[in-house]
Amino acid sequence: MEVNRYLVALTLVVLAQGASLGQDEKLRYDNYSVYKVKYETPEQRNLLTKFAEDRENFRLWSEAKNELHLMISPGALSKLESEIQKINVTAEVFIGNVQSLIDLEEEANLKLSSDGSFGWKKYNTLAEIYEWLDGILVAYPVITESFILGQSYEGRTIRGIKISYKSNNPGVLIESNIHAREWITSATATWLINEFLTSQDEGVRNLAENHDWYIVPVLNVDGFVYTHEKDRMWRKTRQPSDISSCIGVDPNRNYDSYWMEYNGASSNPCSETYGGPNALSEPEVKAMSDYISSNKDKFNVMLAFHSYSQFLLSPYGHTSEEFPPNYDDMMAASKAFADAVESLPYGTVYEYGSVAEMLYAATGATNDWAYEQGIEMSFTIEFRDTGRYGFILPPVQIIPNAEEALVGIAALLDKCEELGYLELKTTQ
Ligand code: 0X9
Ligand code: ZN
Ligand code: ZN
Repeated sequence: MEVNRYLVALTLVVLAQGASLGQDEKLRYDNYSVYKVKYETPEQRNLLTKFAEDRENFRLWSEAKNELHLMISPGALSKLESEIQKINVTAEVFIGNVQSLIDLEEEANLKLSSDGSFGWKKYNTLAEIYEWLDGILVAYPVITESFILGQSYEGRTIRGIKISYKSNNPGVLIESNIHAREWITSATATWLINEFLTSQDEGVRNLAENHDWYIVPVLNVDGFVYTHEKDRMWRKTRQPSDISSCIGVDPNRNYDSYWMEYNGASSNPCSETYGGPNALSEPEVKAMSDYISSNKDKFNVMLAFHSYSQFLLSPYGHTSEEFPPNYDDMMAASKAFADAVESLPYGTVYEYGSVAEMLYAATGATNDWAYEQGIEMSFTIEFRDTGRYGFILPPVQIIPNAEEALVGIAALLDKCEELGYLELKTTQ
């Protein structure tokens, strides 16, 4: 009886996946679960990440120190169980059925998209975001300015918006949605743009008007469209590989900063953290990298929006043996962010530290590249949550998350100013 039901479920999953190869079918994750696996040694981590590179059955969702979040196909549960015993680690399930979360999210999106309206009670598509951006640029022609980073592999335009109320402001660069499935990042970035232009709150007005904002709401445009149309759980870019049938590179391992050094990325094209055939192989990353280096004097602070984990992460990504010269200042700014978020009634807690000490060695990331370009306050922000919903954060949490980002960033920038990081680098 048990076995039969198991086989039926397995057949359905296989069929659903087969169907997903069709033109307009989405990949389904019926009965896919997500496990939190706790380990102790680097050897155990290596074995687990190797094991998870079997893309048929596993996907790496997230990592923290001594902890790995793995999505597993229903057919591979016994495989995982024996591997867990073999490697001698512990595991607990925290999402029982990924598809049920995707269904809920899609329902909310469909309900609100039917009238074609943009908003923050649902997640918007790239087309909706760009259309909204066009409206903003028309409505605020003096304060806003459009900029184009370049074209993606599939030929989409990567757009940004500059918001500037006056000259001689310090600059803040925000990169968002470099990882395709991290939808809360572009939702938050667009909400911030809207607040900076429309809020009547005095604190927000100060924040908006006393900084120049350079915001790229969706960097990985191809991957983002792919998450809306085909595979909600896609992370990487969409450029095919010359050496594998696996598609895409982890764009946050593709910058020319310790690229592929220190075991900070994978050389396996099927891995979620594949660094690419060479640094800057991804046109989206090349575009952002060039934009940062050719405008570096305009930026005092760089923020890379990610999810999930509720972490504020600083350089270095490559080693935890060594710390950047202004590490203490970055920690002070991080503490300001975390304290401000905690002072809100939501009870959300952020942890902070360098990438390599908080997570694992990760090289080729945007904020490390920005730091090397002389933007001495460069952070990765991992938004909500800590795993209850992971990447599929319910739309009702978009505004609360964005409010946290707003007060957190305001406090972080206040601290940066106090510590002398908001001085103009050149006359603009
Ligand atoms: O691994 C990543 O790229 C980021 N985490 S995520 O779960 N969103 O994928 C963290 C990146 C921070 N790394 C460096 N700045 N080196
Ligand atoms: Zn990310
Ligand atoms: Zn993360």
